[in-house]
Amino acid sequence: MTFDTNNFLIIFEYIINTNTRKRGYTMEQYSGSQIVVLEGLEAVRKRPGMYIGSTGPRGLHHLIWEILDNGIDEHLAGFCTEINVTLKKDGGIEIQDNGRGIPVDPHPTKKIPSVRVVYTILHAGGKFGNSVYKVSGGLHGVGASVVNALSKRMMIEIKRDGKIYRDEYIDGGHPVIELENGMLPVVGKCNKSDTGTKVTFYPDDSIFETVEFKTETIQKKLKEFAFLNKGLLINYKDEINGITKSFMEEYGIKSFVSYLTRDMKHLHEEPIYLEGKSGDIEVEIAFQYTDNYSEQINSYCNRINVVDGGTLVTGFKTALTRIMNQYARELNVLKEKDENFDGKDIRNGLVAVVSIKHPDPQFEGQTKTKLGNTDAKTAVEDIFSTESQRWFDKNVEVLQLILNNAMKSFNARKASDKARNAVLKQLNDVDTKSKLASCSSRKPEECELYIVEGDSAGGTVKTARNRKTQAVLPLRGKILNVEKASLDKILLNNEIKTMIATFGCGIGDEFDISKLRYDKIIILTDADVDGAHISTLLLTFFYRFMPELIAEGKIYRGMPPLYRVEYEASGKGKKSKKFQYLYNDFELEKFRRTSGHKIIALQRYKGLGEMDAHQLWETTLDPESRILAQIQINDSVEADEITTTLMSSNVPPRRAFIMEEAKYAKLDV
Ligand code: 0RA
Repeated sequence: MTFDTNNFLIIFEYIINTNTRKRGYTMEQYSGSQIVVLEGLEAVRKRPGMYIGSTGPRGLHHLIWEILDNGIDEHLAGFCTEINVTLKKDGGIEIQDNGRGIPVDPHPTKKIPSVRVVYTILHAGGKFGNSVYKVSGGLHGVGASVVNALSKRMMIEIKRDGKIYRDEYIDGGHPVIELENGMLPVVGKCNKSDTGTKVTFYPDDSIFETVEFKTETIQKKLKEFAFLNKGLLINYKDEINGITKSFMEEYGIKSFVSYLTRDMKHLHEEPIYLEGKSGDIEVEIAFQYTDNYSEQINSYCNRINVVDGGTLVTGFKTALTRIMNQYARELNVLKEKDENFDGKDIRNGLVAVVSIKHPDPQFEGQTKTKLGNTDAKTAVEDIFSTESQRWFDKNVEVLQLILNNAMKSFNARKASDKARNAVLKQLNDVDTKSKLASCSSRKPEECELYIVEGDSAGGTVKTARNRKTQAVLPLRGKILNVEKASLDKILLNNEIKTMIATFGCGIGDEFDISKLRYDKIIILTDADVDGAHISTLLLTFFYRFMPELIAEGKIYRGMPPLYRVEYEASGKGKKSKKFQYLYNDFELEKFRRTSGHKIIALQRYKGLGEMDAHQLWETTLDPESRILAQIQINDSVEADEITTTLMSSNVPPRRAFIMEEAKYAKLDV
């Protein structure tokens, strides 16, 4: 099997998702001519990307996670023990929980059943459900009404007080059940103790690029949900492929860590599991050491993956470093004259899951994926300090293994530090002038750097750009695959050296984002296999060595259009020729189907080089009209797994992965 590099990028973007919320083009292109007041569910249908990220498979599956979240909230609140998820023969999804049942009584101000408020009024869900650990981070928690808005049919069945109620909506949230005195009709009876909510929905195929749910994607997520919700039983039934499975993890995140390290060599047999409560914050930590050279810490707050970590991770790292150094002195692993272990030494080979429940999580950072609460840091530090010492005092042999491992890393680091520092010093002398076309402004907040594939496209961008604010760095050929090389080697690569010198913020321990010379770093490649490969290599480099750039939302992908259509438009009885840029095949198909315009000419751009300077400016450089996709990490487990699997030289697992995921991945273009 040949290795399809196109899949590379697509799979990478499947996790390092391009955040379509930055694609404000629907508004920008139409504003002025046609300012529409967007309201409620209609607004969701007009700009689905803003609410669920994309209209590809990612966005489609997001609908399931959204509804599932509500049932899990009910579990967190202590009222639900079981959730059934069914992929129905007719393509719908049914999610049933045995919680209290959504209240059906008339809403005090809206005068319609509360359940209808939740499913038809934007943002009503969060305030309505007063569960203690309400989710509010990232894309989760946009509400059940968003799912309704994007479905062509949705049914709700509620069992409460011995009665069964039903509600139904079509075409993006239009109710079809008539109310009787402001109440939903009772459609049946049940045992009083039998309570719960069943939601069935059919995503709208006029909105989504595909409405085909993937059984593997669902199963993987359900497994993760089970790890994070210890004791919750999740039954899955796939009526299309005839699969029935149950997910239940008695040991929660401890099993999660075993699962994450399943293909690695362990330093000690079982993951270490610690838990406790500090104030009203619940903390759970599970970790295991492996013989890997990297570290992997996955953090969750109210079971939402906090991909950029934040205070809960800082607390864990701080406490781990302190406790281990303390033990190293006590056990004489570090001699009196030795300096302390660095945190990095202690985390070498570590795989950890830190999960907290916080009553009022504050998410920070441009992408809202970093926890900001300082009390979360204190809580994790507290619990780790007391509980880990209790554990290690009883398991000294494991402690000894971990300290020896840290010592190995400590010694190796000492040896390579010298070589590395020599290279880092040289960085200041790297000649960027011959490659970089810099911008005249020195204010980072208004400067942008375009990293462009190849000298010829680089030349056109140099001509077309705004010289004041837009700098251009053409890359010659392919950059090094950093997943296969050590940092010392990486630092010898010219393209990488030039980038580090151009950004101005260093690398590794010395990395300092406040020194970044640009507000946006924009990757611009052709929309072909080579371009995809170069993008992937760049993203891998940023992800592994400058993750803060991604976390702080500094990395973007430029999105050159794929088509230019010329069409006949008629207004005021007159016919005129107009044109529009379209960015993918889906948009072209949609234009053909729904615009009502006759296409006179259609041009397909094979690469950046086919555009003249004016077209390039208009479509790709002009901040007023261009489309930028912000690179964002959505799932840290997957991001790590995929970068390691895809980019490392370990070929067999890579093959298996591509064969399994390729079909899915292709759809998310
Ligand atoms: C708020 C209050 C109550 C139930 C729920 C929310 C609820 C919401 C969902 C969404 C999916 N399944 C759900 N199950 C329950 C009930 C309050 C009460 O009974 O006192």
